[in-house]
Amino acid sequence: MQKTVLLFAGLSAFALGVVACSPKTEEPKTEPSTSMGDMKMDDVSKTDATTVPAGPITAVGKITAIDAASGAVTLDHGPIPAVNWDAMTMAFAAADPMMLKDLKVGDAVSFELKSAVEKTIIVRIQKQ
Ligand SMILES: [Cu+2]
Repeated sequence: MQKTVLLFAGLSAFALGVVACSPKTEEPKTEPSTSMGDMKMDDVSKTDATTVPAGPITAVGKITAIDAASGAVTLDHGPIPAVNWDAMTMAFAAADPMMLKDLKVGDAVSFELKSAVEKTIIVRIQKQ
């Protein structure tokens, strides 16, 4: 009985993790075969090193919803090849809610994602 519950919880967690903005199936990862003698610890910072694009990840979009108080903004954004996104409408979180204070629904904006990993966090957004 308990095993079933745990399995279900695990699947739910997995599903939640996948929900965030992944219209396409993940590209097959070519895991570097573990080299001998090198223990693989949780090296989160380097995990995606080969797939993280150099430089800031920027894109353009239009604001379809905004909540400056909580730092939430929904953008109808164009394709962002750096993170394998097609154009879509989705919610982002502003790294600092103050970034949103002069923006409103309908504004065309350019914005910058925090990173290829933390891609639903916006570190910069400005009217075009
Ligand atoms: Cu998206």
